Amino acid sequence: DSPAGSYTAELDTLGELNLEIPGFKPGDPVMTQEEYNIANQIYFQRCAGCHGVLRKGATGKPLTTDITRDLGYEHLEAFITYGSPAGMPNWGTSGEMTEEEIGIMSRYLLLEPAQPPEYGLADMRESWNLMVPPEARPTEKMNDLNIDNLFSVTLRDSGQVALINGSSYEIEKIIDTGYAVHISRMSASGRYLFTIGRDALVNMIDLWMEEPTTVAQIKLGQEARSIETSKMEGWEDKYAIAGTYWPPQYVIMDGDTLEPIKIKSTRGMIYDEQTYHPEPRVAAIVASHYRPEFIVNVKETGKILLVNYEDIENLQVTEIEAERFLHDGGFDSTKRYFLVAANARGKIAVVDTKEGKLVDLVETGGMTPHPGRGANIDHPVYGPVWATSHLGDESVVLIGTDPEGHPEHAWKVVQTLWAMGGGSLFVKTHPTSNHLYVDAPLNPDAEVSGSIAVFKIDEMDQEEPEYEVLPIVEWAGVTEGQPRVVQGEFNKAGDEIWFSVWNGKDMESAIVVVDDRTLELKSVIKDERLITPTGKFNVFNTRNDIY
Ligand code: DHE
Repeated sequence: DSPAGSYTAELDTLGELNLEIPGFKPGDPVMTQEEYNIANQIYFQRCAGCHGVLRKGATGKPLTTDITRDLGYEHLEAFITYGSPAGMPNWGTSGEMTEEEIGIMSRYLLLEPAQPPEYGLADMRESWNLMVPPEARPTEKMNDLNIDNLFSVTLRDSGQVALINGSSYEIEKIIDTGYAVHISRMSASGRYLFTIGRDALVNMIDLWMEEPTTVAQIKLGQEARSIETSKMEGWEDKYAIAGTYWPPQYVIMDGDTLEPIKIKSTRGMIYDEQTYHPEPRVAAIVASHYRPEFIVNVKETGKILLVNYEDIENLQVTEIEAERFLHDGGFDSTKRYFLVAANARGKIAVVDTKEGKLVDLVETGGMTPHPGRGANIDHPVYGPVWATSHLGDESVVLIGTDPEGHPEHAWKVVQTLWAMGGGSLFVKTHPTSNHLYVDAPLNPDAEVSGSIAVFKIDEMDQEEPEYEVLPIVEWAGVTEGQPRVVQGEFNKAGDEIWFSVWNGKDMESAIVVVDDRTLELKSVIKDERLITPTGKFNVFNTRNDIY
């Protein structure tokens, strides 16, 4: 008997069989409808991002029933409880899931996945809410906020963002958004702030109003992670674009109103083997500074799409064959080259956004590169380089990005640094800083996940530069739970960096501000409204792609 089989037998006597469960087949493990609903919600909130709605895998391993039934109930239960250093969070031992929830999830994974509904223009239009039309908005800035130094902070589990003043550290406004806003991005003019929830709800916030206010909202699907706006000269603030995980597609919207204009499905062939994939999810999207194009990264099929927005009715899309499992990335310091991690393939794809083609695929040598937008450093030996850390190990690699000035180093790993441990998500620096900051929020060791490693750029001429550890959680004075320190973000001046101390929903969280010049604690922002802070986006740096 397989473990799934024996578990089924045991449950048969306990569970109440409900045949409304999609995909249910005779012999499947038994769940009540209530348990199934709980599992569905947890899967959507915690698991689908890495493993996919149809569970075909990407950042996380595939969890289709041929695999899960082989692994069996006990294995799944242990894996969910303890996690792995390769990046699977320790949902049980961190206290984020109860034993009962883990039991439900382990059974749920033995069932066939359910396919959520499609989402077309009519659905989007129905959800579209233009609260303040452009003609009713102010023609000049009506507040005295220093907008450029405002931070938009994701309050993940409360479905909000906090707008925090970068000088006074005061919360200026809390705005209701979609659930677990993944990123905030700015319009090219700096006036509008766009957020996208994991639930694919987009908010367009006008920072010129007396109080920053949502002026338009739209729901684009079931699951999403990316949003961007047109940045090419002459096209500023004209269009917004968002990518969804489910349904697998991207949507171009009017940049003033969020009215949906064009939906493009990403379903199709995997770039190399040319077999059909039903769920090629849209990962990072950036806006070119060299052409009127959005750069759309499609995860499962490994394609980078250059979507030209000059003529949307006769849309021209350049399809670049790159590598599977494209995830996140950013520009080099000149903003001409875009570097994106094909994370489960251990590679960085480099696109020349001026010429519109793939330049190279760089093997990082580490396990699962995860750069965020990466970090641009002027290296004492190798010249301009771009950095990424890894989810699966402690390596941080530096890749040469200057084919003109340093052709011998261009698109090669020129140096590998060794940070605190696996589970890193983001690296960060600033053009005026001598430091490279590396987090490790998914490391199972609380001391590691609660700290930041800092390398000095002027010491990178040494063979094995050492790092300094900043004990951020300790500085925050947060003593409960296993808070994870995540995603550094600089202020506009580039002389301080903010880190989120991301704790459980019912526990104390904080934001810690570090003086970049002295590496000393500058301030701790605590407020009962700061629930599960994760990503932070400084308006000026986000708008100008400074990282
Ligand atoms: Fe993210 C960026 C997807 C988990 C916080 N994340 C991104 C991007 C993608 C992505 C595609 C790039 C967007 C862009 O630039 O257009 N993230 C995913 C996932 O699929 C994944 C692995 C699993 C999931 O279920 O969502 C995932 N991400 C997380 C988290 O657990 C984090 C730490 C907290 C959270 O809010 O869920 C998290 N992701 C972030 C942040 C960025 C991000 C803060 C933007 C970084 C930046 O500096 O631009």
